[in-house]
Amino acid sequence: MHHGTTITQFISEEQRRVTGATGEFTGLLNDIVTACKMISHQVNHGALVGALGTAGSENVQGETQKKLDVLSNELFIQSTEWAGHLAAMASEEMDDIYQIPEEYLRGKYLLTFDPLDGSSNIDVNVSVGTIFSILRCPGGKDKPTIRDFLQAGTQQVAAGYALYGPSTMMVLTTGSGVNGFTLDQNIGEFILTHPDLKIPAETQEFAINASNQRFWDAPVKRYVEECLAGSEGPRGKDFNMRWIASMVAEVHRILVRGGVFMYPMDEKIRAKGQGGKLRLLYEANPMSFVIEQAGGGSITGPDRIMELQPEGLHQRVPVILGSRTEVERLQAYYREQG
Ligand code: AHM
Ligand code: MG
Repeated sequence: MHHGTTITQFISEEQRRVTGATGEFTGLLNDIVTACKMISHQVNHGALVGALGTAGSENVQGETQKKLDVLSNELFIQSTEWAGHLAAMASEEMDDIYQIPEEYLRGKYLLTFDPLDGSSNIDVNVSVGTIFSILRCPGGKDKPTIRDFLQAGTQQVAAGYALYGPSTMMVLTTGSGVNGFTLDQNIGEFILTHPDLKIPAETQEFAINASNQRFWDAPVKRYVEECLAGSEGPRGKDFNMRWIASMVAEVHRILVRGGVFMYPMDEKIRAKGQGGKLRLLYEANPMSFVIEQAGGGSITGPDRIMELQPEGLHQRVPVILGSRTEVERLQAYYREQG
């Protein structure tokens, strides 16, 4: 591989190394790339194309949908449904699973996605992203059901995200490392710019929404207190803090320069009867796959996220991910408390 490799070339070359590959997977990834380019275009043009503001609807979780949430969801479906690679799909923005219409062929894969994550950032022109995950459809392609989607994260065939930031990037894993591509707007292609991303094991940076501090679980309180105590505290070094409120941007920062991201369980979330803030199938599992493939860790607190047996399509879980030694420390704090 040399600099200047397009994502299409890269995916095809990876596929050639897999014996028995039919090209279906490559085709699906290429369609996802197209969807992300289209979303990137809309996000970039923002108010110029009337894309900002709310859509006047709510998603299944009772959250107000932005126009760009709805549009991105439609673009993702349109780009991926027609080619015969998918049996069905599921999205954060749709109540039920999406069956491939009769007029198209069906394929052996399932796709789950969050079409535009961090959408509270759209109207203020801060980075947002798309997250996706590909699974095999265990029940055959004819009548996929919700149960087919309820697979542990360890079963993912591929996962990744597109980040709509100062430049648009695509970060991808198919289970052999993580690679990052930057969209060259002039030629409309993603070019390999960040081969084999690896998260530094040690870090001095953490990310958490500190407005929830009084609700956090004890292990998270302890961890953050120790970070804040800096060089005078038990960690013996000063920490830096970031919170973008855009998981894609947060994960990307961690991939590039290390750090730990936490959206832990807290009393406020428990009171709502929810299992966490972030969704297992659309956010936590794909991001965990990327993070682990880059040498990092990803846990709920006591447990590895990718080993969870999903119980519902829109299930939410606590998420702690990033540099391995920090994630292990947090896990140890959780396990100590029992
Ligand atoms: P969304 O999918 O509705 O955009 O919510 C997910 C986002 C994450 O990107 C981010 O980490 C988190 O919500 C921010 O939450 P908060 O506003 O509580 O800080
Ligand atoms: Mg989201």
